[in-house]
Amino acid sequence: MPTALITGATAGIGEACVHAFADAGWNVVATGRREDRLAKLQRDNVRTLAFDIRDEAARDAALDSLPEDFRGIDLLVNNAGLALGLEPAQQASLANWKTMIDTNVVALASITHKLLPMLVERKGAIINLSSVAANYPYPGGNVYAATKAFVRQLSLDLRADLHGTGVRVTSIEPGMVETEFTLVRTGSQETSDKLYGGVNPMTAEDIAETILWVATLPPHLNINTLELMPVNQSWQGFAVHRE
Ligand code: 8X3
Repeated sequence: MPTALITGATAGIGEACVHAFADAGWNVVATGRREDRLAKLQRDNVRTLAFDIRDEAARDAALDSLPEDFRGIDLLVNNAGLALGLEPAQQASLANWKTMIDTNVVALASITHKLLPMLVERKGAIINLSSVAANYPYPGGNVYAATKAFVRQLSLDLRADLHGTGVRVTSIEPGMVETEFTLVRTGSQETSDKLYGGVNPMTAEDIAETILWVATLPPHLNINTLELMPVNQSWQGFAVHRE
């Protein structure tokens, strides 16, 4: 059975992916910061690694500690990432911006760079978690949205460089998924509940099943980008300011 390495596995889409892939018989390496939450993912075909995705030394030590039969990674699911803040750019926290860039951009690029030679050798796959925010600007999206545009574009450009290697790359671009995402972004459970209230938002399991589907398509088939929204989410027109 192939092995999937899933980052950000302690909650939300990452956690749901661990269960979906493990249920489908894959070996899973689940990574995240919170050891207590990782402990709950333990199963025969799951190994957990606790490290901060931004800490390359801790990451490398953790990967080196894997047992032999979990070292060969066939699929990298770059799920670790976060949004912090919904303020307009001119009021946003620079520290929040740097945390998002360090996590969503730098750490994602770094682990991808680290695993690429192995993925090429094994004709593996990369599934990156981007967002509809990569495609549609919205107020307060600013740096979060820009990091997700990076993830989408890196996915497409990786495909160009990996041409002929057999490695598949997909950018998954979900809209509203009810997880801890908005709680982390705003620090308020009430805000999160209000945002998703009555929307019938997508669930982490919806996205995990989609990711499993993408990963198990015939090897000659590559989904480049895949954008998903709940039926109750769509678009509004341009904002026009009148003087
Ligand atoms: C966030 C997507 O639609 O909740 O990645 O802003 S949305």
